Amino acid sequence: MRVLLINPKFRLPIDTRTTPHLGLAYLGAVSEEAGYDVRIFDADVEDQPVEDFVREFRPHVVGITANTPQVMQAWRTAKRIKAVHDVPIVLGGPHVSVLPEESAEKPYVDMVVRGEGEATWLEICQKVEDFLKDQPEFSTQALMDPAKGIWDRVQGITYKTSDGVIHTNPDRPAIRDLDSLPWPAYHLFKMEKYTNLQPAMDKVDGSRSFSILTSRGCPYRCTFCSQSIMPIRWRARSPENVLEEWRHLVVDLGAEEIGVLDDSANIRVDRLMRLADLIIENRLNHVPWIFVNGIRANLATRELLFKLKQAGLKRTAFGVETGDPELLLTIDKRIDHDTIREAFKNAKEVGLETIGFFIIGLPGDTRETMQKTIDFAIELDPLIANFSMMTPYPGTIVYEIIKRQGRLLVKNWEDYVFFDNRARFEMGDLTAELMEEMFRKAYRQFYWRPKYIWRAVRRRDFWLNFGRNVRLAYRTVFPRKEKDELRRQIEADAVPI
Ligand code: B12
Ligand code: SF4
Repeated sequence: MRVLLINPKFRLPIDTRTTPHLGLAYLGAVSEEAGYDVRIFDADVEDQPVEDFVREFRPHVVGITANTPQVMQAWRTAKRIKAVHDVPIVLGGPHVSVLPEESAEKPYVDMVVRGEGEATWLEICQKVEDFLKDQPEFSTQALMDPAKGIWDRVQGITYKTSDGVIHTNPDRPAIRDLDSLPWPAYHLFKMEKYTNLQPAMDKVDGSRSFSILTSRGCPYRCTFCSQSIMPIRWRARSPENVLEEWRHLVVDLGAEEIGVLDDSANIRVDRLMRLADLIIENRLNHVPWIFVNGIRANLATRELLFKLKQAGLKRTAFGVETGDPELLLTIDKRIDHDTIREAFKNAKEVGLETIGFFIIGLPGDTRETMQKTIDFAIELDPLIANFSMMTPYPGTIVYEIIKRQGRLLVKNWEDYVFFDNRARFEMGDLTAELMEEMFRKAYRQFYWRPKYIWRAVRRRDFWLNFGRNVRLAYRTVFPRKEKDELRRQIEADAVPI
């Protein structure tokens, strides 16, 4: 059976990274393990129109991933495919997991997978395969016939039968044993077409840059974070299991850098200590690696950071969010500023580069508290300060607060990309104008410091990446034009939905 997985086109409006989609890489791997003929079509790097690809490959089932800013592109992609080929279309990913009916209602979407996808996707493929066996003349209409009841017992899906009725089946429990999953199928991607993890910082050939996931989920519930919408407990792979994949990336695939994509890799400190020991013992620590999304500062002990550095960790991020102690409490981050200071201090002392994530425009922010955030970023002085304009994703607590007490300014889901300088909402005295002013000020004040510039130009990679860095600096100051260009491209490319 032929299986097609799609990442709809949605490059970010700044010159940032484009990396293989790890969720699709996992789905591809389990599909191959089940014996299916699998293709991944990543529209961000493909030149061919999706219709042409579908006409050639003639898939029996199509899966499309969608986060919030991508979902409209996912719908357009589904519509374009249905116009040329009768095939069941399944959507999955963070956005549709929160608002499954919204997508299932679309005439060109048959089914939505909620939450973690591997087991549900396999069951769907199995059902389609079984159906194909006794149907020489395949039709999606027949597959979705309510009288056949094919989908009645499949957990974790929301689907539309051919009479137009939407059905919501019970959730599927999270995968218990992550060690049982195959490794992500990187061979299904055109690796030479991607960038490395942090292209503005490191000069690494994109095809030698890989990601890994050592745990899934997060036990915290920060009010602004979409992770909190996933009903998934924190679960971890064993250090031994991670080591084998690590070895595969380094030895078989020639990795020159590895990005650990976990939301909160250090929930169990002993597990990470053991992994670090294994990486050292197995002499895999010559390949630099990065905690791209941050580890919990309250669990980043000096001893752990030291050991991780020995194991090849080059850079780590920490979620700081705000410089105001009261706001830090209201967002339920469960951390205090002294702990964050300590984590940055320890990380720098053991020789790690640091990244800080900060949010401008949290509900309750004022000019003064946003200034505190900028000042705190300057005090912590990470190598990279990433300021995001507060973007209320559906399903988060912040989204509910803003819907009740504020005014959303976004027109549609495509406005939910947060690397641009436009405010997404207003609430009380927190006006769009104020947020946008402070957002621009944050980048200016942090990056245009003589100390920062002096440190940046002394890094070898700064000069190796000179052209890119100049472009990036320009785009940080003039992002609006870029966004409009992105929107123009998407609209030119789009079919009405
Ligand atoms: C790495 C990462 C990135 C990377 C790479 C993205 C990529 N190509 O994969 C970069 C930096 C580019 C990125 C960018 C953005 N990201 Co991001 N990112 C992540 C992160 C940290 C890890 C993603 C990952 O690999 N997860 C592990 C895999 C296994 O999970 P998964 O991809 O979700 O896939 C599983 C299920 O969702 C499901 N599934 C997914 N797709 C499909 C499809 C089908 C058919 C099926 C059946 C199932 C299925 O099954 C998969 C396997 O279990 C997540 C946080 C997280 N915990 O997931 C945020 C996250 C996905 N990102 C998020 C956001 C907001 C963004 C941006 C919009 C931010 C921005 N800059 O504006 C952009 C959008 C970029 C774009 N072009 O679409 C949000 C999404 C929230 C939402 N409601 O959409 C998340 C959840 C972070 C958060 N906690 O808020 N991101
Ligand atoms: S911001 Fe980090 S700690 Fe908070 S819920 Fe999201 S992943 Fe967990």
